[in-house]
Amino acid sequence: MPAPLTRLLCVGDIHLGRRPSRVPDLSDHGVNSGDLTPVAAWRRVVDIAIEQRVAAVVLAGDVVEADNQFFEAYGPLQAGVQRLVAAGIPVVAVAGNHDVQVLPRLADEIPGFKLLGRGGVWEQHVIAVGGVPIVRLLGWSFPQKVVTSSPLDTVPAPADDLPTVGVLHCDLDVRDSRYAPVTTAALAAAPGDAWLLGHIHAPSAREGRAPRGYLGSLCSLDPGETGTHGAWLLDVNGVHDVAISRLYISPLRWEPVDVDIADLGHPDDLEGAVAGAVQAVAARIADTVGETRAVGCRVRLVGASSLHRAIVASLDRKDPTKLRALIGACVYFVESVVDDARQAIDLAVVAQGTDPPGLLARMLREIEANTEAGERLVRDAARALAVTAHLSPFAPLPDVADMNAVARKHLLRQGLLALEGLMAQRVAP
Ligand SMILES: [Mn+2]
Repeated sequence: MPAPLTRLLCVGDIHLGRRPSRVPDLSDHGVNSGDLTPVAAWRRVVDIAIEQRVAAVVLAGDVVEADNQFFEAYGPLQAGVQRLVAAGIPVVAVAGNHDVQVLPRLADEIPGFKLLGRGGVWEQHVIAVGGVPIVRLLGWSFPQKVVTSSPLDTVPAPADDLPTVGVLHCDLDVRDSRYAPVTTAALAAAPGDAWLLGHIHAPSAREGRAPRGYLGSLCSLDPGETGTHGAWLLDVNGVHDVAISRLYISPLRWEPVDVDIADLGHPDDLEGAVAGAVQAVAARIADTVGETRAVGCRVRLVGASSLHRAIVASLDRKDPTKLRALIGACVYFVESVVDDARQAIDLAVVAQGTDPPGLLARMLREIEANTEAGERLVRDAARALAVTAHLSPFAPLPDVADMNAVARKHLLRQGLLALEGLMAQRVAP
């Protein structure tokens, strides 16, 4: 295969100034908290750009966490841009909703940092190699924090056949979004050979030719940002032949882990089950773990077991969040354990009793089967929940779309837990 004509290094939301949350002290395993930050990931981007001799580094907005973090961002950004410029690599960025004010100010202060589409006016920037124009970047920056119209309404068509890459921070397929709403149809119709988006932190761009999608956050920023994160290489192979591939360089990664308690013969078996589940995560993500230094596992107990109460009680004495495992070059840790498992209870049998567990079991069966009596219970609970939800402290939160569904879920979950408690009292000596 011939070498690509030109290569760009493309990066989504960096959020310089933010520190990843929910990470324990891993210094005993050679990983310091500073190793897992957006600043560390940005430094790695600069290293790779220079190693790979890319033609430009492209940033898709939210480079900085917040408009009041000029000082936090200035040092790392300036140092990185300086190294890149010294290597002959330009840096081109658009501003997002997080850095609408601070990114233009940083661009003014840092030589070699090119802000594209300042003030919400589309701008073209041609990357040339050895004086030969190779690829056109087409970018638009947030002019103010709230933008309720689609920037693609005003996107200009390229004037010639030069490969064109759109760079845009926007909210895809969110109606009435305050952050530059764009539809998939408009994106598909937009001129250009590729569209690299910022804003949503879960990457959605597909590897391969003619990509249109989110690059995702460079560095996982909180446990909600699960799975793969990092940067992208964009190869310009020729006219209308642009392809991207992933670089798994997020220093931190989050993975959900389900541990089924059904097969445990003794509460102490949970230790081995959690350790085994973490090993299984490492095996599953081996191909995409890349340069990740630390993987945080959110453990969820699932399944039904007669030992459920005993297992939950054992968590206090044997805390899985103390687990650390060095697998390959990466430290795995357990960030939290959530109990979604339940006591193995035969509701039909318990429901035959005339005691309080029997009464509760019958109610749960009515709710589970959506009988008239069950639906009445759900409606009563939903009404009670709505009273709380309408209290003024909760006013800023979005409305609950389906309060009945929420109430039903809570009733089943809490009802089963209460039933477990009642049954435990019954069998206790
Ligand atoms: Mn962002």
